[in-house]
Amino acid sequence: MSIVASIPLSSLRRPAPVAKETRWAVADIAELFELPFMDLLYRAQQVHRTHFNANEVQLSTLLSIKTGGCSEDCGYCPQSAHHDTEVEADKLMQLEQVLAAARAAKEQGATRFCMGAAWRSPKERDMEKVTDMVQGVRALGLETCMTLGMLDQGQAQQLKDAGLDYYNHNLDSAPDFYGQIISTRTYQDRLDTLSNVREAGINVCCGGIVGLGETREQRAGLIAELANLDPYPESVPINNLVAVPGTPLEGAEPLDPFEFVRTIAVARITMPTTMVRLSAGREQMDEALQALCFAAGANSIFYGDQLLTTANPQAARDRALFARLGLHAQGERPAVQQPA
Ligand code: SAM
Ligand code: DTB
Ligand code: SF4
Repeated sequence: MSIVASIPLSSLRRPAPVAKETRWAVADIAELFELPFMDLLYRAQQVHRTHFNANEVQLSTLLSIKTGGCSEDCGYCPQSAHHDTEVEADKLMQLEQVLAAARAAKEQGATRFCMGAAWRSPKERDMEKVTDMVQGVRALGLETCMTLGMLDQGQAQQLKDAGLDYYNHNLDSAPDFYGQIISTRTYQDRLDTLSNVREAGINVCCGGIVGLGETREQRAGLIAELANLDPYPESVPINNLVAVPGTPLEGAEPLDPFEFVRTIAVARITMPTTMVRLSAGREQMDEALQALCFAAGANSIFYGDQLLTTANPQAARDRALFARLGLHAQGERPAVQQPA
C-alpha cells in the first residue's frame, strides 16, 4: 500500500500563480548574492517560513520516456547527438512501461511524476502517445509533469486538455551567457514556449543550471529572468552541473558548494511562494550540503535512483537523510510531533 494512497491529491499544496509586485534588477539580485552567508540564509529562512512548512519537502520522480539522440547542442547534456557520450538513443517508451514506473514512484512516496523526452520539440505523431501517458499517470493519483522541448500553442493546449499539471522548460542561464552553451535554440524560443504553456493554463516549472563557468553576475541574471516572469514559475529547479564525460563541459571547474547554496537562497527570496527544487547534482553532494540547501529554502527534490540518464541518491538514502533532519515528505505525516 502506498504511503500517500490515502491522501487526496487536492490536499497537496499547489501554489497559486502570484503576480509579481517587483521587477528585480540584476544589480539588486547580485547584492543578495554578496550578503554574508549567514545573513543570506537568515533572510531566505524568514521568507521560506512565511510561506511554507520549513520541514516539508515535495518529492518528484523523473522518468526518461525518450532517451538520447537529441538534435539540440546543449553543452551540458549527455543526450545531445552532437556529443560523444555513453548514452544510447532510444525510441519513445511504451505506455505500459511508463505506467509501471509511475506506480513504483507512487509506492515509494512521490507525489509528482515527471516525464522527460530528448526532443527539440514533439512531432505531431508523438502527441497522442504523450497525452495518453498524462492521462494514465494522472489516473494513478499522481501529479503529472512533462518536459518535451519547445511547444507551440496547439501542443500546449493538447497537453492541458489531457490534464497535464506542470510543464518543465528551463531558461537554463542568463541571456548574456546562454549563447556560449547552446546554439540550436534561442533564449526567445524558450520564452515563447513558456508563454504558450502559461497561456494554456498549465503550471510552469522553469529553472536553470549552474556550474557552467558563468559568473556570479550571470547567476544573478538567470534568477532575475525567472523572478521577472509574470507570474513567476510555480516550480523552479536549480540544477548543479553533472559533468558527463564526452560533453563539452566534462572538465568544467566545479562550483563552490556555498555558491550553489547562495543560488538556492536567492531563488527563495526573489520567488517567495515557488517550490524551489534542489535538482541535478545531489548525487555528487554530501548530506551536510543538501541540509544547507534545505535551510536556504529548497523544498522539493527529484526522488529515485535515476534522474534522466545520470544517477540520483537512492530513495532509502534520502529517507535516512530526512529522518536525520526531521524532514517529512509532502503528503506524509511528520514522524516527530513539531512544537506549535
Ligand atoms: N529536452 C528537454 C529540454 O531541454 O527542454 C527536456 C530535458 S532537459 C534534460 C531538462 C534540463 O535538465 C535542462 O534544461 C538542464 O537544466 C538540465 N540538465 C541537462 N543535463 C544536465 C546535466 N548534465 N547536469 C545538470 N543538469 C542538466
Ligand atoms: C530539470 O530542471 N532537471 C531535470 C528535469 N528538469 C527534467 C533533469 C536533470 C538531468 C540531469 C542529467 C541527466 O540525468 O541526464
Ligand atoms: Fe536535448 Fe534537452 Fe539535452 Fe538540450 S537539454 S540536448 S534539448 S535533451
